[in-house]
Amino acid sequence: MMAGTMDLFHRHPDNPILTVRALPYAAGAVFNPGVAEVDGETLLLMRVEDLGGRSHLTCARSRDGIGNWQVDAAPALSPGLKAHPEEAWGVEDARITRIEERAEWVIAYTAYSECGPLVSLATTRDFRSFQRLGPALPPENKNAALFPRRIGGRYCMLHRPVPAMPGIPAHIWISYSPDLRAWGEHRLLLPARGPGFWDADKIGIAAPPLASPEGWLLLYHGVRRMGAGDVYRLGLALLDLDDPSRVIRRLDHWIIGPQLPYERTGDTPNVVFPCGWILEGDEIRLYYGAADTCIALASASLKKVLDYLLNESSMEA
Ligand code: BMA
Repeated sequence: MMAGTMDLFHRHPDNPILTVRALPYAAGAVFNPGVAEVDGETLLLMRVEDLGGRSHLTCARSRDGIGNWQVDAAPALSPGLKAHPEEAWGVEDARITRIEERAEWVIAYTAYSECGPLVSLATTRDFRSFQRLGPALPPENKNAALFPRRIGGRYCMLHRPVPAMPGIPAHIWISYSPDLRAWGEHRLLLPARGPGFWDADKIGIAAPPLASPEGWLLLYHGVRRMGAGDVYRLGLALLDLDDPSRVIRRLDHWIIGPQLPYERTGDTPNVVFPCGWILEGDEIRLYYGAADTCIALASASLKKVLDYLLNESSMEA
């Protein structure tokens, strides 16, 4: 591990900042939240696993984004609607993108259908009422996130289809749409690196792409199958602002991995799994699910992250 890597993101001393005990109803676990800034508050759209084992999405709000979470009494998005059989086994892992020109947030989430997980979209203007756009990409596909603005007139989305052929790693792809409904021009963007690497077996976008002066900043999770199970860690890449199908930089090594007890131990051990971040001034606040059991916070300086990525990257595309 190169010097300085582990100093980029700082875990909050109150971690985990949210556990299932904060919920006003009984559930098994809270994790993998999408994040938005709404009316001066931090809003987390949490994945909540119910006692039956299916997941739904519930909002939690906090003034300082650290404590005093007010959790809604009822889910924001719940499976079980007749009109959406593709959500039969639950809804998971919301990634929220504010799209200013639409004056709304677009949420990309995993709808767990009886044929496997797929990418669904929904929109909201207030996180009180939600409009489902329905499935955007068929199974097996998940880990989708939208860019916050159109590029070349089209909406862009990152996602992670899973090849049906055994032994082929799952990579991040990019697709385009004129209207958020019809998706096409699918292209492989960032491959899992295969044997020998921390992100060998599958990768997926973590938080939605963040616009920076140097390009679109990507945070992605990478999975390596170890003797004792999968280990989920996080890495960084940078895309061209005008042509996000072009990878400018990619770190060779991970920048956050499971280290502390709440990341090492839980329903799924050795998992750090963010679905969102917010930028306040130069501070990135990264919210992540830990061990599929609770929610934690880490922060970083955007400038330091970009400097690090530009100076330490060993891959130039
Ligand atoms: C992924 C998703 C995440 C989960 C992770 C670790 O495939 O299902 O929701 O956090 O596995 O179990």
